[in-house]
Amino acid sequence: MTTERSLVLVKPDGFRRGLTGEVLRRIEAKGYALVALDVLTPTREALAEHYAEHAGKPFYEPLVDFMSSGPVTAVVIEGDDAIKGFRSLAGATNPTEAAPGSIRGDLGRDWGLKVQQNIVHGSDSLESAAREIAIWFPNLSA
Ligand code: DAT
Ligand code: MG
Repeated sequence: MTTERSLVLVKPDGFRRGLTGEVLRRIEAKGYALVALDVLTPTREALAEHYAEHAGKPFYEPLVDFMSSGPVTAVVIEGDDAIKGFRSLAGATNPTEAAPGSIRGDLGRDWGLKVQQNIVHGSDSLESAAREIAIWFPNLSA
């Protein structure tokens, strides 16, 4: 395994519920390093880039509305196999199905909305991580 970086977002639901510290605690307890961190309310333009793969899907507009509804914490984490490792910490996309022990399984639930509010985002591949880190941290050097 090589050292990888992944882009993690604590989404507006996590921020509003005061779960940012809990998410960061789990990342650090797992052993990943925090490389960069910022608290900001994302623009719809940045979110359109970030979620380009989902454009046109039924949950896309609700997703952009939700993600631009308040502050998020954007974090770059680093460690061996960190991309897969954080996806495992996060759990399945649907918080009802996410395993207990995962962030989404322990802290998330279905709220009956058009888009799942599942507390965190994590990059899903090396290519996504590089693309997403450039969107959220354009000044961060590799
Ligand atoms: P993930 O965040 O696990 O990588 P994704 O990239 O497929 O999932 O989707 C981005 C977000 O959109 C996801 O975190 C929650 C929401 N979402 C995905 N699929 C959905 C669906 N079928 N119904 C409602 N919301 C969905
Ligand atoms: Mg995804």
